[in-house]
Amino acid sequence: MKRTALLAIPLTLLAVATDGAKSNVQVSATPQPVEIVPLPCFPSGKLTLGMTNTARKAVITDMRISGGSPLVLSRRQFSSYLPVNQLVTAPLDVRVPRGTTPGTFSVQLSVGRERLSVPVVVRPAPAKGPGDNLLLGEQAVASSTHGNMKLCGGVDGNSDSAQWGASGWHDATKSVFPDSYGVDFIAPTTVGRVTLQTLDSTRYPAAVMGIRDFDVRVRVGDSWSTVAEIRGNVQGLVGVPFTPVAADAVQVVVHDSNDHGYSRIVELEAYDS
Ligand SMILES: [Ca+2]
Repeated sequence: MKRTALLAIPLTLLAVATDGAKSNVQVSATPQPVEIVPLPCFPSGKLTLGMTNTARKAVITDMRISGGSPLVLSRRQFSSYLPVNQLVTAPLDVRVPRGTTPGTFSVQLSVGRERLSVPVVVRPAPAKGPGDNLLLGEQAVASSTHGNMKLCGGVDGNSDSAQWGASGWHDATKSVFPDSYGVDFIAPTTVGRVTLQTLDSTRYPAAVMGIRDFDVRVRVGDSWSTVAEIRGNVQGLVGVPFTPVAADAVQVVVHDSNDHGYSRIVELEAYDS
């Protein structure tokens, strides 16, 4: 049986022994190795930490988590009430700064005398040359993001409408337009085409739920300009070519969707031509 970590511990449970240096707790982590791509919106570096109490009594235990540079960890401790022989889990996000040289590092987990070293493999960032998707994994910027969705979902490399819930984006302002979604580049980048995959599945076809009216805008320095206007769209995948420009940012500004509700983007991509 799998349990998630308990944050609120009922007072009646505090009577159990807390765990000292002697440990009957098994430490686990999956996957191993965990892989990271050093881009802010690339989906990587997700670990699931686990503790299993093999003693005959429940305990309250702390797992200590450490990792040296360049690793950036979302938590340093995982504390939980541990029933007997039940796996209790918690997530750990591991990140590295942009530009980190590929290599193998490690995260150290310890509970009492139990130790586990989890290998972390930093992969090269995807190519961003001619013909490559220039938005993949880059820092997304949105006017708002609904609580059920992820800001990075529209540039995470997954354009499958069937996985919309896990890998899409929409705004948080239902029936209020415009909404915007795009990427800030770290250096001027020549863009000459955008492709927008709006929600388009058997259950939620684009003509019913997809984005209908939108502009493509680019920012050069502090100045935004509109390079294309699309109106009355009912397609899932929309390719929008325009005169190439060295941009500091690119975004779509959505003026309406076919259900007049949310601005749904499964994936936004940009290319040099
Ligand atoms: Ca996506």
